[in-house]
Amino acid sequence: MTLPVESRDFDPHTYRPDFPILSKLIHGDIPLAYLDNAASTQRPRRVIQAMVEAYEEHYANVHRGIHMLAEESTALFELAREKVRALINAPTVEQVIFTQGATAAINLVARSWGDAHVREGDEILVTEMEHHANLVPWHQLADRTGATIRFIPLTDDGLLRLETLATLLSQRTRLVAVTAISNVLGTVNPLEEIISLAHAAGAVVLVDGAQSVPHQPTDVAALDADFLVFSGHKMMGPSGVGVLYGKQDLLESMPPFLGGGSMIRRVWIDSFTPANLPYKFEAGTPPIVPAIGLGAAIDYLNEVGFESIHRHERRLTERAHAKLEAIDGVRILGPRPDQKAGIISFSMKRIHAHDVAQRLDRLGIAVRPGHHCAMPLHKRFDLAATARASFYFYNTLDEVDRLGDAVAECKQFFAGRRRTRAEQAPSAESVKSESAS
Ligand code: C6P
Repeated sequence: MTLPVESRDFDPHTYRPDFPILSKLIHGDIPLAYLDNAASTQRPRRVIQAMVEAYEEHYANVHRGIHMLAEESTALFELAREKVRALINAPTVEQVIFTQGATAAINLVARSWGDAHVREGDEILVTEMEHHANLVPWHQLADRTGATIRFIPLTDDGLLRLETLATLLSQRTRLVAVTAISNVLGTVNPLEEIISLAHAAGAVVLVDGAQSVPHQPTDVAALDADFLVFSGHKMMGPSGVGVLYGKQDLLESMPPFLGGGSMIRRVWIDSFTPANLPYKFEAGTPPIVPAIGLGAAIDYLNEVGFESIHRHERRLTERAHAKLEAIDGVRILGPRPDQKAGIISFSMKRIHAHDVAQRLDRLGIAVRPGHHCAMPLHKRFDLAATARASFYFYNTLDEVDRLGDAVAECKQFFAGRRRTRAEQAPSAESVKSESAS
């Protein structure tokens, strides 16, 4: 018997029964193909169950009470921190700070480290492919301090023009903020090279791992990143929890960002002393059960194996490229599959991305339209919006084939119509959904 390609060393069907939502029929009787994983993934029963169990059996506030539930809850919460530490190979658990998500983690660094270290005349170096979460906090920091934002430009293939880095970096560069993987182009950036050049220039590096940590092995120690951020909901955890990793000396030198309970050692009526790491940066009641859910998601992902996840998603990406490239009028953004992760953004001649996504939805396929919170990137490619398919390990080659067929059908569907949204003034609906992203 010849096995389907995806069964040779990895079969997503092994895992799909764990995700009840993936077998949902939508619009009546159409099987769902969930290809919107860069926005948020689905979660398996085991993760949902870990959270139900935490609420039903072990729930209390953490680091406060000494009753049994408080101790159980605290132990589970701190166990989740250890799971995150091991996942990214951080030297100590003190360097793992739970935040509300990647956005909150970047804002923490911008406010705490940024306000303490960045001055007028300094430079912050970003890339043209950053998500707004890794741009706007630096704009705000520049507004507060008088620093300047500079950026690494892109090639037409959606790769960083690394040859510009040597001239962009200078003694004025305080920080390089770079995404590991673009949420639009799927480009996998050469972090080692960027980090070593940035360090040689005396700059600190923040890596936005929102699209990389869920999909490939991560080792902050080997990478020598100064900060790394990511979100739980993009790796099968719940929304409302994310992580900031930082080097110990940097975190020690940073003042607390939010003030309140938990982040203090002593408080007097007119002053306070901060707590030790990581609590110094975890003011108020933390995302207790979301962190426990993230811990369960990490256990599950470790069982699937990050190498296998990466290989399978590459296979899906290659197939999707081949399918979409065969359709006349489809333009795929970003590099070739061997330089990208499982994210494919594309535009279609004379058909607005919102129309594409709406038509695909009617055919059971969930993709995201819009600028994907990366407006400067879309401007670089002279587009207002793209449709984006993004994969996770539970997606199948069959779903990718359905995507290809649906995009071809979409072309036919709109060919018969005189005016599509791409040729009209944008509708109120599309403006609303684009500005929300
Ligand atoms: N990108 C997308 O559809 P939060 O929202 O804080 O969990 O993550 C923000 C974020 C930061 N960096 C990158 C590279 C991201 O992709 C995201 C989230 C989602 O592309 C939602 S806009």
